[in-house]
Amino acid sequence: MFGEDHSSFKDLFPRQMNIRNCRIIELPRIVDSRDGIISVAEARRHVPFDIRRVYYIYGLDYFHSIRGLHAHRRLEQALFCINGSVRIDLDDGWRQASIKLDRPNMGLYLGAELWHKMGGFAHNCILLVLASDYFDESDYIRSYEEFLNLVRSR
Ligand code: T46
Repeated sequence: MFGEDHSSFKDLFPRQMNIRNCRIIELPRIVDSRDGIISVAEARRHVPFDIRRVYYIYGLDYFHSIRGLHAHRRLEQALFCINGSVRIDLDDGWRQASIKLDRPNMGLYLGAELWHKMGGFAHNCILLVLASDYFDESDYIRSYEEFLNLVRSR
C-alpha cells in the first residue's frame, strides 16, 4: 500500500491533516537561553487523553527498519521524535498521508482506527510515545484487510 520512497521529506509536516483521528500537537518550548530548552506535555492539556503508558523506540536503521503496520481499536497515542527524524505514513481507510516528525516539540496525535507505518528513521532517531492505555495485544488490528473492512463498514 505505501511505497518505500525514502528520498525526500520536504513538505511532510502539514499543519492541517486531511486524515481522520489525527492531528499535529505543538508543545511549548521554554527556552533558557544557552542553558537549553524544556518542552512539556501535560495530559488533557497538550495531549488529549490521560497517559497510562510511556515507551520509546530507538536503535533504528534508515534503510531497513519499518515499524507499525497496524491500527489500534481504541488506543490513543501521541508520538514525538525527540531526536533525529521519522516518516509516518497514515491511512484512515479512505485517505492516505505522510508526515515527517523531526522537531522535539512537534508531535502527532494518533487516534484509534488509523493504519500507520513508520520508516525512514534517522540513525539517531528516538521516538517517544505517550499512550492512553496499558499494552494490550487484543487492541491491535494487524491485518490491513480487516482494518479496511472495519472502517468502511461504519
Ligand atoms: C506505534 C509505534 C510508534 C510491549 O510488550 N509493550 C508495549 O508497550 C509495546 C508498544 C510493545 N510491546 C511488544 C509487543 C510486540 O511483541 O513489543 C513488540 C513490538 O510491538 P509493536 O508491534 O507495538 O511495535 P511497533 O513499533 O510496530 O508499534 C508501536 C505501537 O504499537 C504503534 O501504535 O505508533 O509503536
